Amino acid sequence: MSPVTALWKHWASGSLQPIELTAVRKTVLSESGLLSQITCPHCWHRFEPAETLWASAHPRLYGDARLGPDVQRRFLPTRFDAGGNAIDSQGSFCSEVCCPKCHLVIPRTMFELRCIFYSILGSPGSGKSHMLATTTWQMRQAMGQRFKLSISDADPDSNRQLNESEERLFFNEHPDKLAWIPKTEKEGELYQPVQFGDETIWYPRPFVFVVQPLADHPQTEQRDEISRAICLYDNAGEHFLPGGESSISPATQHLNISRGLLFLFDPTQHARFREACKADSSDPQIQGTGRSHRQDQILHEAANRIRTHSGLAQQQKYGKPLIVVITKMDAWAPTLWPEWTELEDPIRDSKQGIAGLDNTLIEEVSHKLRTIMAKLAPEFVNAAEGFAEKVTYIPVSALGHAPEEDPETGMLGVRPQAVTPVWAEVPLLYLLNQTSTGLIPSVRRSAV
Ligand SMILES: Nc1nc2c(ncn2[C@@H]2O[C@H](COP(=O)(O)OP(=O)(O)OP(=O)(O)O)[C@@H](O)[C@H]2O)c(=O)[nH]1
Ligand SMILES: [Mg+2]
Ligand SMILES: [Zn+2]
Repeated sequence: MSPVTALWKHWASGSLQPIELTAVRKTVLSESGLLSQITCPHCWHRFEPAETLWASAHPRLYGDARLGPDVQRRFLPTRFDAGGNAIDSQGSFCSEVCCPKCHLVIPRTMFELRCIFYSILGSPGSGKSHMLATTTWQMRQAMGQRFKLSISDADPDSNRQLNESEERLFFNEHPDKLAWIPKTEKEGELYQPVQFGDETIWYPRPFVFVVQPLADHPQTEQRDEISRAICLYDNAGEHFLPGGESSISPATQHLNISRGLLFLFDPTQHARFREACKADSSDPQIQGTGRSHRQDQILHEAANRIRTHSGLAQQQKYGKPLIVVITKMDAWAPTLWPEWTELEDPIRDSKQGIAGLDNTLIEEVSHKLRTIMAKLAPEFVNAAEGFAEKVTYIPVSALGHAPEEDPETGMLGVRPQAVTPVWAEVPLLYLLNQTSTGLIPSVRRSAV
């Protein structure tokens, strides 16, 4: 008889006291090879698996204090089946596990695999949603074949919006018609309301992926050490503006636990870049009056939030990687960096049968871009390098060409058949390479 079954039988005989119930929960959860501490991807609360709430499954058990009447009631279990799944008060077997603080459902893989959080930040309209959709799409292509890794949605439901964005750009039934990813609205679909007494707190919806070595990966035996859950957020840009975060909208608190930052700098929102590119570009974002956000101030604001929460002193530098992703390369590079058309692929297949990242190439490109940035946006370079120890500048074009204005709605859209991303997956691959041992190796050119 397995220890879990023995404990369950013990419980069924009614002989367990409340103090022992905690021990039962602990044993049931540790039996299944769980991590000792979990970070909730919704509210970032850290807790032990024994504190986990479960969502009841019986149709009569509806209504939750945090999440409202339409949600199955959350409860701390006292009974488990032989497989370690909780049994609700009506005897139904439950499968969904939830955070003890916010009560939102957490993908079960986050209890088993170490999770890495990364933050994507940038002003409204800087290209976060388009880049995220393109990055995940490109990663799904490269991971299996070249890196011998599988990438899957930890929870198809919570990644649904991102999957829809990928479909709009890459699986569209009308590839010749204009399509767009809508602006991310504050308190829109990508945010979830949670009730704490009279107060409603809006948490951003996490996107969680599981990356694991495939059977033909050279280190497939160290599968458990290498595999990771990766958690990302697509915030509305307004949340990064000074004053854009509050106690009821702690939308960007992931910055504090993030293993690295991807700051999207959009040259089409910078007056000097726009002026420099006007003669050569037909992009409406360059030609129009355009919106200009002080992107250096957005970075200062993020730096202040990180310093406040992590206790980092003003003179101390942020020690994790800061990647400045210079978006919409198709709009500014023809004028400012004509070599962009010859940009090589930094993913290189090696003799070992597994691809690696050519970091020398990425660093060379970063060096060239820093020169352009220092000339046209020195205030931003100062902000970035004043804050972080290691800053890397990576150019990206999520779409490969300029969007067009839809004559009826005035929205900027793209024809999916024309989408040709350039380096869209490189920033995230580089972050993985820098912060997670073994997943994305580096490769030297001579070794290729
Ligand atoms: N030229 C060009 N335009 C792009 C590219 N990627 C995105 N855009 C345009 O940039 C605009 C904003 O893109 P989004 O991805 O919605 O920006 P966001 O950062 O998510 O904005 P918020 O949701 O408001 O925070 C859209 O009109 C896109 O068409 C690109 O690679 N090249
Ligand atoms: Mg967006
Ligand atoms: Zn939570």
